[in-house]
Amino acid sequence: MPGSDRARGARLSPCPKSDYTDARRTSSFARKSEDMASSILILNGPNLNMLGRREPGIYGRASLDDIRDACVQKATALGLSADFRQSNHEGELVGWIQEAAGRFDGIIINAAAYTHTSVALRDALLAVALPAIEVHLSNIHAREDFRRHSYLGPAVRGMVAGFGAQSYLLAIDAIAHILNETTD
Ligand code: DHK
Repeated sequence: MPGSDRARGARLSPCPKSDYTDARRTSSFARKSEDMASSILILNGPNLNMLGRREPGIYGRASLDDIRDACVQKATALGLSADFRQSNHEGELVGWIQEAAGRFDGIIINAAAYTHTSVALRDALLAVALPAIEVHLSNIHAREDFRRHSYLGPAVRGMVAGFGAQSYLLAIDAIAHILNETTD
């Protein structure tokens, strides 16, 4: 829904509590930490609100709302709650990362173009020191040279790129694995 409050906005929908609670009863991840809910922050950078109509040959036909819904569903199935947000503003993304300390257990970030420019996002991720995973829809190593360098690389546990919307779901699997190890 490009242009809508949800696509443009600060806070897209968090995992509904009732779904989340049901998922915790059934997932093996959740059984290991019955009384500790893990929550992840999924951040999206500039122009990702235009997914679906933006260069679909590169970024696919799924809208950001489609990706959000798939992420919330995936996270819920793994017993995680997910807060999915998008901003076109670097400072807003920095603020959300700073606020994540103490509120979230991990971060998944597609910083989009800021991946290749932002020392501020890198420093924010290093400052909060939460486990973080970098995500890209496209294979940034198979495109223009300037996309091959990520400023976020040293601040994240790993990167998933090139699988379209599936990159986000693979990253949720990865962060669930990391958080599961952390709670062992
Ligand atoms: C998205 C963007 O907007 C680009 O600026 C990045 C990334 C790649 C992606 O593939 O998700 O270079």
